[in-house]
Amino acid sequence: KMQPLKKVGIIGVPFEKGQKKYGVSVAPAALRYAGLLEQLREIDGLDVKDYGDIETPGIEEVAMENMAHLALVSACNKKLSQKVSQVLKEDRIAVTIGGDHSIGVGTVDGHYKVNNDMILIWVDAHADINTNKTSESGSVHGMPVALLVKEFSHYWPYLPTMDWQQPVFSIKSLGYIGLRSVDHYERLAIEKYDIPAFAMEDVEEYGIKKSIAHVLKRLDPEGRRPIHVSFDIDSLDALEAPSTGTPVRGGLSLREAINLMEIIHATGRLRAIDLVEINPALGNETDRKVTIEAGLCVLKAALGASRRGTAPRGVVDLPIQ
Ligand code: 4U7
Ligand code: MN
Ligand code: MN
Ligand code: MN
Repeated sequence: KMQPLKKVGIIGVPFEKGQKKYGVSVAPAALRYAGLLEQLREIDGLDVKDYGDIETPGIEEVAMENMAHLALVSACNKKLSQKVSQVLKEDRIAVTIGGDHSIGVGTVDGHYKVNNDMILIWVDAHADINTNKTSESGSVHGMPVALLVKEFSHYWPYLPTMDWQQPVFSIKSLGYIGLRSVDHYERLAIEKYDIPAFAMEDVEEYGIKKSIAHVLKRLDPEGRRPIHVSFDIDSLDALEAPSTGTPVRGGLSLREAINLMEIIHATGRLRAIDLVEINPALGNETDRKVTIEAGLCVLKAALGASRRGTAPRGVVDLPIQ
């Protein structure tokens, strides 16, 4: 069994052009303001380095059928991919704070370029595996998985500005947890490619522990491969995380999500985690607070925080008097 890495690198991605609502781009600042770095630094022995935010100003749009802002999405992800690779090469877990889920293209691409044996756990209410032919919204945050996997390259037209990204990641290394809003062609893709997908019905049947155990066993029976978790906050029930652009009721409880992250942490193989789709501009003050707190809880659990608490280091007794 591997020992979890005790060093992390934080990357903020204030990007929201992968969907239509204002506000997801404020999430990195909101999470930092809520104490992201301070809270992670409280985790026993964790070394936290902030790599700042990815900004891509002044990009010119290109037109692409049913795919909004492709050039902006591409420019942001290109920079993000390089940053994720850098963080991983510096022996840190890459923690990427979005932004909408289109940034999953950059995080997974950057991770794959360093660890080409990585597996990807997509924790989401949605499958995000639409192409521009199957998408009903034309928003790229519903397409990142389809852009990443090599088995899908023939479903795409030539995508201008995307030459930096070769879809080399295999769909055989992908698993889903939390699905409950899957489009028709997405369902077809899951069946055709036999993707291990633990939708809410399956979480109901097996519980969160066995669900993730099944996914990990399928993707990596030997338990040796680096893990990338792409965590969409809308995987949580809409009551637990209301401030998000595409909320869906009937999702994971925060307790299930924390437990899921604790299990992944315990493998010692988590190398990258994305936290996306928090939109602090949606809902009221309480919604915002609840959603940001939930996001922080998920990250802390993934990075080794224990709900049992941790005794002070190098101390064997309580202070006297
Ligand atoms: B998210 C949707 F049609 N499938 O493609 C689409 F239902 O990153 C939703 O998971 C996508 O939040 C949701 O637009 C993207 C829709
Ligand atoms: Mn998503
Ligand atoms: Mn989603
Ligand atoms: Mn969403």
